[in-house]
Amino acid sequence: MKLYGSLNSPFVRMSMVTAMECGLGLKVQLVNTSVNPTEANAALEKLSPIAKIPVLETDHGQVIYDSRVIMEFFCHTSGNKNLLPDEPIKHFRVLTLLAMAQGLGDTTVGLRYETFTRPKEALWPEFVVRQRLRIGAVMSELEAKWMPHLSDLTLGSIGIAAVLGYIELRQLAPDWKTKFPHLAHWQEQFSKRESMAHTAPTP
Ligand SMILES: N[C@@H](CCC(=O)N[C@@H](CS)C(=O)NCC(=O)O)C(=O)O
Repeated sequence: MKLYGSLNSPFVRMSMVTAMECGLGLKVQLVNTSVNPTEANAALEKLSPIAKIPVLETDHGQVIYDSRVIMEFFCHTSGNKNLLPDEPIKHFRVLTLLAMAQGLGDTTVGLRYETFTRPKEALWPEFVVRQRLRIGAVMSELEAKWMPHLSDLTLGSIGIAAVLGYIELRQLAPDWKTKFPHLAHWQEQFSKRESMAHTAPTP
């Protein structure tokens, strides 16, 4: 299988971590693919009209996206029932945690584009403030209500760990570890997993 993307993307990283946790690490070849929000990547557009990473191409030539669907595909194809349990309460709790990770990922990637990629004179300060508030709100919710669930290895906890890693990499919330020490401690411990260490992004 080919996974198109870069480990600097939190969505690609959460997909690759899931592959490894499902025992598929050796079967998934990462095809380094870089993206830029203002430039089309023609090769990627041939695979997906959305042209965002990650995109997975199976050995049968089926194209699968986006990251959430790829993660579910890895669980399904490996028969892993722990990362996304069937039992309804757990199932939808994991998917809700994953939705929070995806939302936090969209927010942080958007913030990076706004503050780093966009020309300084075109910066939209109100947008930046709103995204920072959203990041704080998610971290606050995670620390207040989700710590017991984060201790389970699931698609949700993998997603959150990947996005917190991205926030660190791009320094999008410099004071988050002081404000949310329990979450920071969890992230530090989770990052010791082989799947996380193996997929650590490089600045
Ligand atoms: N919903 C998508 C989001 C993926 C995404 O935003 N990827 C970013 C990189 S982190 C991207 O490809 N950006 C290129 C662009 O915006 O054109 C997923 O979960 O896979």
